[in-house]
Amino acid sequence: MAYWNESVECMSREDMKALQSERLVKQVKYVYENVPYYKDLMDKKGVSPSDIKDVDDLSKLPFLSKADLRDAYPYGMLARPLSDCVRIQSTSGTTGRRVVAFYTQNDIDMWENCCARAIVAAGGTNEDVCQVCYGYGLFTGGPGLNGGSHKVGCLTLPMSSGNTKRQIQFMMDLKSTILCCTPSYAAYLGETLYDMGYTTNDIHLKAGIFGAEPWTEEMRRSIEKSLGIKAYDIYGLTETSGPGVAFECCEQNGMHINEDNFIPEIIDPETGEVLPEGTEGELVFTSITKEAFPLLRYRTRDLCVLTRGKCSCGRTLIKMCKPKGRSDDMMIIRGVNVFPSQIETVLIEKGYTPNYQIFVDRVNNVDTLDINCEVPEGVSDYEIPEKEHSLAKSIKHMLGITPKVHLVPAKTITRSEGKAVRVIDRRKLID
Ligand code: DLL
Repeated sequence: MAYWNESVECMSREDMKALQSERLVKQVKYVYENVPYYKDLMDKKGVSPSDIKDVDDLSKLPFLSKADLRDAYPYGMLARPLSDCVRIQSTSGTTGRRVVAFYTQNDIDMWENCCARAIVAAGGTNEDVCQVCYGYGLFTGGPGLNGGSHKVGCLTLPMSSGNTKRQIQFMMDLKSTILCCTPSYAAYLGETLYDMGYTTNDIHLKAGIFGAEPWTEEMRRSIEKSLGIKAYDIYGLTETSGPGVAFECCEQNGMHINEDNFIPEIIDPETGEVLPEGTEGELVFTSITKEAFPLLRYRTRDLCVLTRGKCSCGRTLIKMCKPKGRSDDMMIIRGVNVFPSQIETVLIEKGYTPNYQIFVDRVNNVDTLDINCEVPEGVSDYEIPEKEHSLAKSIKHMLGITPKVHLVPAKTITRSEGKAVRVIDRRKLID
């Protein structure tokens, strides 16, 4: 089994706890002394750095939320002078103020090492050709995986996203073996490969490292088939550095969290109470090694479950399940909680492409749910009403509410090159 940093990735629980405690105590003091915004929050809560003696004291600290980052924009969370910082990255958020994250050179190294762990866990070595088609620029996807790929010594193709036919051409000509992009873009690349008249026999890919958006197990299987690869999940967010906070190993069953750098907690999103391992709730991260932008108890809004079990890969790092989506991605339709991933599961299971759009609206005070997806190959026009009816029934079975399904002509739903936008909630546009 190959690791990027075996001594940490396979560290005993006791040693990891000791390492986390040592780093946490130092980090809390550092933040208290250098980030007046967080010092105020601690003072208001009546906590001082001397109250934090080990990881078990973590829950004494106040939370940080996206609203705090917006309040503190742009420099309010900075713990180092700007002259010590070498990079900024930013969230893809389209509404309100963006979150701007700062990095020292050590922060970049830590982040790229986390991505290197992910690449090695997906089977990457210096023999590999790693095609990075996450966006480059302010988005962390391209720069993060690019840096990890360099560290591992892969031949790195910094493609960024878009220009899909050229991606396929490079993939074939330069014999890419590892693909890094969003799962929705991976699906589009798979589709384009066939549209260009090729098959998996014409490419050399063996693995994909996909993240930045929620995706289902059904989507994983569909991508694995269309590209002839093993598809690994990777998680992260701009606020904690970017991709590489957690990554999948050969088990492909949950992502190991780089807990030597990020301590995870699961909390009840309503009350803030810390929940036991194995319970679903909101994921919270405390970064214990970051210098420029060291967020303590940052609420991600991602819903997921943490589990610590024996993993056949030998890593002892705690695992997080695939996040279902952000707590604010959840739609409440006619009183029922609905996640887009539930709809995706049914669509792919029933043989539809992973291209779909969900429209939610309110007509005469009643919520409506419309789902557009594409007619599968070989279905004739007269079969469409029956197909729509049967799909609506399967979705009702999953959600408990009946949608209106519309089968639209193949390839008419816009393909995503980055994070897919699947939900159009017109109720929110009106409010
Ligand atoms: O999406 C960082 C990233 C880049 C992760 C490339 C993985 C690969 P943000 O744009 O700040 O950063 O968005 C972070 O995306 O809070 C989750 O809601 C979602 N997300 C990220 N990875 C996953 C994943 C990047 N594997 C937000 N599964 C996070 C589900 C994910 N959701």
